[in-house]
Amino acid sequence: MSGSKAAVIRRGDYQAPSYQISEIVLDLRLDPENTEVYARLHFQRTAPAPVTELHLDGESLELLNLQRDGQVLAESEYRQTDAGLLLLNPPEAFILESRARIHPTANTSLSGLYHAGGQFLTQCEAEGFRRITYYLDRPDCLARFTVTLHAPQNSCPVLLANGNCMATGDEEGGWHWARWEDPYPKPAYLFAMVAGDLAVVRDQYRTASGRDVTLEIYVDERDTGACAQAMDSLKRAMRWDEEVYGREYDLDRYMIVATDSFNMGAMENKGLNIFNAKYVLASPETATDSDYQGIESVIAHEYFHNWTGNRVTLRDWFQLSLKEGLTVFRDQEFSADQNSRGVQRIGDVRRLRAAQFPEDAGPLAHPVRPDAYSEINNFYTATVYEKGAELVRMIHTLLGKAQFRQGMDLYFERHDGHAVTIEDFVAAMEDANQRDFSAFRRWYSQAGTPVLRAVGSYDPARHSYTLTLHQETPATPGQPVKEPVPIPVRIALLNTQGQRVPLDSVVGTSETVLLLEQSEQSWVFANLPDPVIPSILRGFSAPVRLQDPLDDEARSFLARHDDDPFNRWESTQDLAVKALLAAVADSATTPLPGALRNVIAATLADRQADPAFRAELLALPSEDYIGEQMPVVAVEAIHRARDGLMRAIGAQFANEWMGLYHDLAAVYQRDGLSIGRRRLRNLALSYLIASESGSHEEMTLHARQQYAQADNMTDRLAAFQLLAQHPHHDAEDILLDFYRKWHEYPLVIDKWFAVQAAAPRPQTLRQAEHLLVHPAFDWRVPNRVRAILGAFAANPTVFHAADGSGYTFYAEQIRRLDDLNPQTAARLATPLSRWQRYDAPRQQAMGAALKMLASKPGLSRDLAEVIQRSHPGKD
Ligand code: B3K
Ligand code: ZN
Repeated sequence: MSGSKAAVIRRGDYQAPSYQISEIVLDLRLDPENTEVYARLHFQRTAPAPVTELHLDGESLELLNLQRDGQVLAESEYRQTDAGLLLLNPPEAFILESRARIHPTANTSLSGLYHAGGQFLTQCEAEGFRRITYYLDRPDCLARFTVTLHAPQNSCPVLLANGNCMATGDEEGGWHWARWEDPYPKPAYLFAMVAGDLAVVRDQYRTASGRDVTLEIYVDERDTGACAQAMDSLKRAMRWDEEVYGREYDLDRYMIVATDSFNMGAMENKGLNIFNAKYVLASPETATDSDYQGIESVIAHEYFHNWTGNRVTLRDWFQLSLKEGLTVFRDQEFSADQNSRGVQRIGDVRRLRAAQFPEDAGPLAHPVRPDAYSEINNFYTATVYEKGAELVRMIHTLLGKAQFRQGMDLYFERHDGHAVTIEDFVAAMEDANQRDFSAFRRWYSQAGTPVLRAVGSYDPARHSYTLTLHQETPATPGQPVKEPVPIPVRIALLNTQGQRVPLDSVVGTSETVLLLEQSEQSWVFANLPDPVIPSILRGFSAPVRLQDPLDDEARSFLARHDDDPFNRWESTQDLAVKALLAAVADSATTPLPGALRNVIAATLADRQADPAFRAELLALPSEDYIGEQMPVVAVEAIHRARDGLMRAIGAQFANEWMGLYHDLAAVYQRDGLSIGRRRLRNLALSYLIASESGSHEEMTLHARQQYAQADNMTDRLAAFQLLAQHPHHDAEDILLDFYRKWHEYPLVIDKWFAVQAAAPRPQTLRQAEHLLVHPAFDWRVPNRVRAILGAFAANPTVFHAADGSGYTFYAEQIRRLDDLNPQTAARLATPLSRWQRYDAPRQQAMGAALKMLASKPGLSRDLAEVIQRSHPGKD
């Protein structure tokens, strides 16, 4: 790779800071082009001996003035470097005052302080604060913040920062100011401020101990009617954290600000969350059911960070999963309690498999607690978040609910107000319960997804069933040899009537957790008069790839009778995957084998079951998931096979689908049952269209009618998507119609872009090129960029077009984006890292795309690291 390699930061090199900053006073005069930042920092040495150099982080800052204890610093007392300032031979305690200039409009990276859409906003995690002022920008430096904002009253009537507003006032020239104090010492990554012309939606919350908290959501004036789901979710999350973890909110005010210009989902800044508008705004006309669910879970996630992340924070960035894995686990459990636990678990696992398993199997694989990075923003990954959550879930499974809570209580008791490590978390779980998790720690240090093989046999003479489990973790970059990890395997044994049989290992139970600690272990279950069918890894009790011994008959049985919703779904999926792989291998194979057909028939007939769950059972695995099961992803054959199976299921059950489609029609409501019914009905529509029975016009008629008449975005978008994928004579009109209707709603227009970039048609590449020059496209708005490029990279036959055109197009756009927003560019580049999964010509084309990116002048550290770790070449 050309270009210089960025410095690598290693976990083993951690050193406690030599100074602490007890207090920071910030004063910002906000101007979109030139903002002046004054900072007063109170330093105190914590190292035992004097230091010759104290490094302060600073990036893209124009230093105007620097004083120590009231004196301008002499040139011999400090040095400016590429990465900030070096204070030479600093005294034991001192006050440093700096004045610097920054440029919020020019800051298109959306890290630090930026000006977008008429607002001033900040994003400081992970290392954005150093782009605002010189500082010890590391999470183990906790200080009290006092922040004064000055801005023109006209353009910025609202001035917000963390904590409590202590005073406000007017100034000359139509300016005004506000002073905020946060009583909780915090690391700089949790600092935030917002200034702009925002409307506010207010509510009240009374905590369990009777304190009143004001809840505020700041949005554009015209969006005040679209905050109900966010506000309601927030209140439910606050209640849930009190009930389940005994944790209350700790300030008088909780503020959320929504913006269109944001690199990720949301940010948990103390008392002042900043959110991607996508996770705040919803109305039935503009947001789908899954948008509503996304809001519920992200609002909860950021709220839960107040304890897991903010009150107890990180010692260093290698510990990122300490807050992210734990908080994802907490938000998943919250959603499971609010909705259907089984459906929630299926969704969690689907996401894990779609994003984390491929990451863990490719060149970007890293442990949940990474050992090295050059750009920490590249480690906000599915491994740190989703696999991290699975590790916490396994601890929960191993301890049980009450003991897990004891562990959490001890964790909070020991570490409130401190910056700690994953080790501290595991130790609290052990100490609260007198357990030894030495071996479990490997899950945090070892990358790769273990393969769990199960073999079982029934012995009719002894009336016993023996289950042997074997584990093996494939090598990952830098970790050629793996040790066994403790794998909790939840199991039950079912008799031929589908009932769980008693397991005499623990009296009175018919479900148990086996702990596989060695490479291989066997368990014998006695007193079984009849053969049994094992239900293994119930609830997906560990993040592993299970290979089990079941034949089609056993799988169909479980698909109909297993009382574990996850395993019932899994068995159905396994049957579908098997059918699809057979069709991939030989296109003459019958697309819908009998076992699968019978299971589908049974699910269609099971009218008692929860419609959301039925929809999960009846939906086919994604093309990517099918590809994951193959040694080399057969892009086109997979697409054809999946289409073929859709068509066959559509045609075989055309009457049933039509029946469902009519029976489930209803006026829009937002309860869980209605959501499930919509989901199932739209699935029925997709099968009807796929069935291609009847004329094309006839089949798309329902979709066109639904598109035109829907009273909500879920139904409208589902129809719109189907019409975009199955072109017909008025496709253009519908595209135009959608745009005309929604052009004032950025979040809806994102959908419009994404649906077009996701269409599995050869014309999509041309279409994507057009969309990039559409007047509504904006390179500076990550949601918009992701709408096209994110959807494009997730479109298998287009992105992986055999001639490599998809890769070339894609890499060119990443190259362009890197100049504006390196963080988003690096994240979007990751699909190119999966080159080993494809055939030789594609490998070559992906390699060429990566090379092209590597040679970019001014390549960002973010993108450089992703390419360097992905690249087939060595250097
Ligand atoms: N903690 C933030 C993510 C920050 C990402 C920085 N690149 C959101 C979250 O996980 O809650
Ligand atoms: Zn988080």
